[in-house]
Formats: sequence, structure tokens, C-alpha cells
Amino acid sequence: MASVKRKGILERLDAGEVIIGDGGYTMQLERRGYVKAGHWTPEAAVEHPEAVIQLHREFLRAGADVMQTYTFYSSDDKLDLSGNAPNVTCQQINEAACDIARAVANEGGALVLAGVSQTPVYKDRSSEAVVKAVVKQQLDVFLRKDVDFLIAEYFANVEEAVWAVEVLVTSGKPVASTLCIAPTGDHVGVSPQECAVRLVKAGAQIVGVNCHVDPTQCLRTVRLMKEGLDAAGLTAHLMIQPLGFHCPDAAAEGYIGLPEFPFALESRVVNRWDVHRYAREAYAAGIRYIGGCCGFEAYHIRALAEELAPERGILPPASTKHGLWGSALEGSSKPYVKARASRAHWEALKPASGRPLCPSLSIPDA
Ligand code: CBH
Ligand code: ZN
Repeated sequence: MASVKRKGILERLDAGEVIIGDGGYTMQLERRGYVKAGHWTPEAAVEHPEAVIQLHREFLRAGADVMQTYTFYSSDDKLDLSGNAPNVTCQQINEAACDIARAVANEGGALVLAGVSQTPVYKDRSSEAVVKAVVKQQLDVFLRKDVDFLIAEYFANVEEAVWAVEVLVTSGKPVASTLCIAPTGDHVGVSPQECAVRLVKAGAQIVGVNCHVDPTQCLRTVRLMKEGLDAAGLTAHLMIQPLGFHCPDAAAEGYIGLPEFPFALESRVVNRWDVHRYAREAYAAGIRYIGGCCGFEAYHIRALAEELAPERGILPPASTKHGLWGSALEGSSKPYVKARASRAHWEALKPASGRPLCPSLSIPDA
């Protein structure tokens, strides 16, 4: 399907626009019954395109400016380990995912962002050639499908991310890269400052973090990345797509180390008011590409779009059904509910968890 001519991502970011990203696909689709938990591979793009289309539409309607292809963990080595090969191949998934993302993007003027992620073939320095071959194979499909820009996302080691970026930039398309790291740095301890410098030197124009930790910790990490870039005299656009789960107790490996991962994270879900605060802080930190990862649902994306509506000058279609800042509750026939029709109520609220015998924090597994 042909792409409709619209302003590119760099043109928009260079002009100072705020870009709202989309939310988490694989974790949400697991909950809906389309993904193998533990493997998190995206064969649903081929097996259940209607489920992927629906989720894209929800994010689009909530205000997302970008549709990220559902190609997370789609490399053939990963499909092999997850028992998908030879029935579904990386090429099939990527083709289907690009077509789906483009079709939905065209329904609302969004851009298509195609992604590659960390691969099981990555071991150490010696795996550079094989990692690059895996990325190149995916890039070929993305170019045939003429996606708008590219991302190397969810890399725990900046070394592997740099290799992916080096391959993606050969396309001439804009390249973003987000690491799944905490403020402590990448898997082998490279600081966020240094990670950002390496990604930008490799050619990424947009850098930041996604997944693994909550909005607060992701903000901390991106601020450190910016510090590193400033000190090195480099410039890049900043991107953030945190978890939609509170996990101040997560260690370096993020929420994956928490005993609640992945089937009992619900008590940690951020609410829409948390997202308002996160959006405001991200904007204040100079981050202009603001989205979410696992746990981020459509109503969270809508909250991003609503908080940043003054800057963007638009509200998403999903906002038409409810008033801003709780004002829809004016319509309630119950006086005690009507009394909550105010921004002050929701901003001051300390929501109860309703689980009297539960701790508020966990001890991460080693
Ligand atoms: O699906 C998506 O939204 C992707 N853009 C990012 C997924 S991050 C998935 C983290 C779980 C991975 C694991 O446990 O190995
Ligand atoms: Zn994630």
C-alpha cells in the first residue's frame, strides 16, 4: 500500500513538534490471547491480523502520531527458539506487520515506524557480522514496504544497538534507537551518557529508552543521556517509551526481575493521572517523542495527548467521549461522584490498592 505524503518525523521534530508514540503491543496481545508469553514473538501479525489492526486503531484513536510495526522479536533465530519456525518466518511477519501498520496509519495521518530489537544471536564482539545480517534481512523488507522511519529498540547492550543502527542508517531513512536500560546503564555497565553518545555517533537522530522500568526511572535515564550528549557537543532528538507499570523496586534488569512479571503486574499499572504527570515532566526535560511500552494502553496514550494538547493544539478522537480532567462526571446523577468532576480531586488522589495484605514493593529475583 502506498504511503500518503506527509511531513516526516525529523521535519516535525526539528520544528519542535511533540510526537505522541503508541503503547505496548506484545504484552497487551498476550493478555488478549494472541501471544506466547515468555517468548513474546509477533506471529499474530500473520495469524491474527485483525487483533493487531484493532490495537493499532485504539492507539491511533487515542492520539498516537506513529504506528510502530508489530515486528518485536521477529528475527528468524528468535522464531526458531520460540517454536514458530518453520511455520512463520521473519519475512512473512515483517511484511504483514508493515502492511497492517500502514493501513491503520493512513486512517489517521500517522507515520509508520519499523522496528528491530535485540537478537538471541548476540553474544559478544564476535557476533557483529551475524547480528548485522539479521538486521539487514529485516531492513530489506522495511525498505520494500517503504516505511517512514526506523528504530532499533529494546537493546540491553549498547554494543548490539550500535550495530543495528549502523545497518539501519545505510537506508537513508531517519533512525531512532531506544535502549531498555535503567539509570545504572546498559547490561555491562556502560553509562546512559556514554550509550547516548555511541548511538548518535553511529548515526541515530533520535535516542532514548523504552520498556524495563517505570516513567520516573526512564525520565532519569533520558536526562542522563541528554547530559552525555551535551557534554560531548552532540545533538539528537530525545525519545521515551516507558513501562506503564510502577516499579521503583526494579533492579538493573527492570521489571523482568520482579516476581509479578509477567502475569500479576496489574496492581502496578499507572493510572491516567500518573501519565499526565509523566507527559509534563518529559516535555519539561526536552523530550519530544513521548510514548509508552509494555502496560501502556490506549487510555494512557490518550492521557499523553490530553496533557500535551496545549502544546499540540489538537485533541485526539478518543477525547470526544469524555470531558477533560474528569469534567465528564458533571453529568453524574450521584452527588458524591459529581463532586469528583475536578482536576484537583484526581491530582491530589493517592489511589488505594485494595489489597490489605500485600506489600507495596517486592524483592527482585537475583
Ligand atoms: O510490543 C511492543 O510494544 C514492542 N514495541 C516492545 C516490546 S518490549 C517487550 C518486553 C518483554 C520481553 C521479554 O521478556 O523478553
Ligand atoms: Zn516493553
